[in-house]
Amino acid sequence: MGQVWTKIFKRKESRILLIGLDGAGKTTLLYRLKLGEVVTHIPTIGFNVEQLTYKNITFTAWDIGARDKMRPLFRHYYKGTDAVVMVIDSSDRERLDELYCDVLKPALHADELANSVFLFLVNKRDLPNTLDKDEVAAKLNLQSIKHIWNIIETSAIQGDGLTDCMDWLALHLGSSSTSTKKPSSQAVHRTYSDSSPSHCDKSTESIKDKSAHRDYCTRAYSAFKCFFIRPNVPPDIAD
Ligand code: G3D
Ligand code: MG
Repeated sequence: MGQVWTKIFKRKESRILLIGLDGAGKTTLLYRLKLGEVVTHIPTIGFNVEQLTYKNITFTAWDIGARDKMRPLFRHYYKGTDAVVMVIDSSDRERLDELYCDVLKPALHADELANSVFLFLVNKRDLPNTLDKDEVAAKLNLQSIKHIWNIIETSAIQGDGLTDCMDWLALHLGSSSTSTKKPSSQAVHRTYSDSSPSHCDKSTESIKDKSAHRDYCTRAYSAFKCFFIRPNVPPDIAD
């Protein structure tokens, strides 16, 4: 992996952000890279952040949970990010929706990450009955992403796929700055249309439904009042 890193080191500084749901394998990946000491700290804003600095590369990782109240504060860590590495547990089919709505969608919409490249790791592929990268790409609707991106199957525990990940990162971080993106044969470059799965908007839908229902009730109640309760006006005018 040495030559790959040399390419990255040519840059003044690289910031790589590892994000994903808890248990996906971010910490394991950081340790597996064996680049240095992983430092865990809890900043004043309150969530666990792991950081690893190796020469001029800074890796920052944290877990993003469902409906995380801290999410608005994540932007603080987004700033200056060259690459987002999203770690996905391929054995956890149930939480792909959560991953899409709570991790991926907000990251894709973050202005601070507009010029970052995205690398999706389909991790834990050493386990049986896991999702492969095509299934994950389809479920996360990756075809509609405008950023430069790639998806790679990995096993952080066994080290499989990690060289490919570093090769891809080196290709995109070593030779170009994030503001001058170059699509490559490995990268897919398409327009991100917000065709989000409707389940992300469930809460909004239910709010819309409720208010529509309330409007209907208000109108129905007014009609009822008009019909049965005569306005308090003198009889000669009312008739
Ligand atoms: P996180 O930092 O994203 O929260 P961790 O995830 O790195 O703490 O990993 C969570 C659990 O998944 C750990 O198991 C870890 O060993 C396991 N894990 C991580 N990557 C892989 C992988 O590629 N394959 C397999 N089979 N397991 C993996 P424990 O048992 O310590 O909770
Ligand atoms: Mg962790």
